Amino acid sequence: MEFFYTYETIKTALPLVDVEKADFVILGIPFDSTTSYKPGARFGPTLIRQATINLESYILDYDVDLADLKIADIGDLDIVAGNPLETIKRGIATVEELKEANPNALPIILGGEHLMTYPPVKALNPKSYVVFDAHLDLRDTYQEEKWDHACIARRVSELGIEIAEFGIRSGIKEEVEYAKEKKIHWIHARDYNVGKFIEIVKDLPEPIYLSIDIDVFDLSMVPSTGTPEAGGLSFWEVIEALEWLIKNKKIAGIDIMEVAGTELGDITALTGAKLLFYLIGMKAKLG
Ligand SMILES: [Mn+2]
Repeated sequence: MEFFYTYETIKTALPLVDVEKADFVILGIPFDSTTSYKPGARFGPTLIRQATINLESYILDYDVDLADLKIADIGDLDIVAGNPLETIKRGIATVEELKEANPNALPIILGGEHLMTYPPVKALNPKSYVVFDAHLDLRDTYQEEKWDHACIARRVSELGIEIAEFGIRSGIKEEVEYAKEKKIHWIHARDYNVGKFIEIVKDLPEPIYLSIDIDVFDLSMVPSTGTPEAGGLSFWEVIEALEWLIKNKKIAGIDIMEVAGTELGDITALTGAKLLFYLIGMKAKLG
C-alpha cells in the first residue's frame, strides 16, 4: 500500500509487516513550524525510531514480545514546513487512507509539535480526547495564530469532542475559564493520581483518542521538548493510568508528541521510545 503523502524514513527497530496485516500502524508527522521555544520536534519521529534500537522488544511487565506482534510503519508525512493548514490537510488524508487500508489497526502517531494531533483526531472522529500534557493548550489563538501548538486542545474541543487533561501545570486565565465553560476536565500535576484519572475517564464516551505530550513527564526525563516545564509526572504514574485506559476503554488512536532534539540518543527520545513500546505491549496484553 502506497500512501500518497508519505515517504520512507528510518524504521522502528522491530520486525514490521504490511499495513493490511497490521494490528498497529506507526506514522511520523515531523512538523514543528509553530514551535515557540525549543525547536526540533521535526526530528521527533526519527529520534524515537532510532532510540528503539536501544530497547529490548520483550516487555517484562506484560510477558509480551513486540517482535511477535503485527506492527507496520508507513514512514513520515510529507509535511509542508511553515504551512500548518496544508500539512494538516495531508495528515487527515493520510490517516483516512490508513483507516481505509486497515480499519482494525491502531494508528500510532509520532510527532512533531502538538498541533499535529489535529489530523488524526479529525480523521478518526473519536467521542473523547484524553491528553497527558504540561499545558492546557486551550487558547483560542497564540501569537495571533489559531493553528498553533498552544491551541490544539481548543481546536479539538471545537469538534464537539469531550476532553480530559492530566499533568497540567501551565496555562492562562482565559484557558481555565474556557475549560469551566465547556466542562473540560483537567487535573493539575500536583493533584494527579491514578484514582482521579479513572474517576474522570470511566465516564467518557468511546472511542477515546489518547494524546501524550512528552512534556507531561518530569523535566529530567524530557529536556528536549518544545515548551519544557518543571514539576511533571513520573513514568510509572502515567503508565499505570494508560494500562487502565487501554484495558477498559475503546481507543481510536494514540499519539506521542513534542519529542524534540538534534542528537541521536537524546534522553527525551529514549523516554518517547520506551513509552511507545509500553503502549504497544499493553495494548497487545490488556486491550
Ligand atoms: Mn505541552
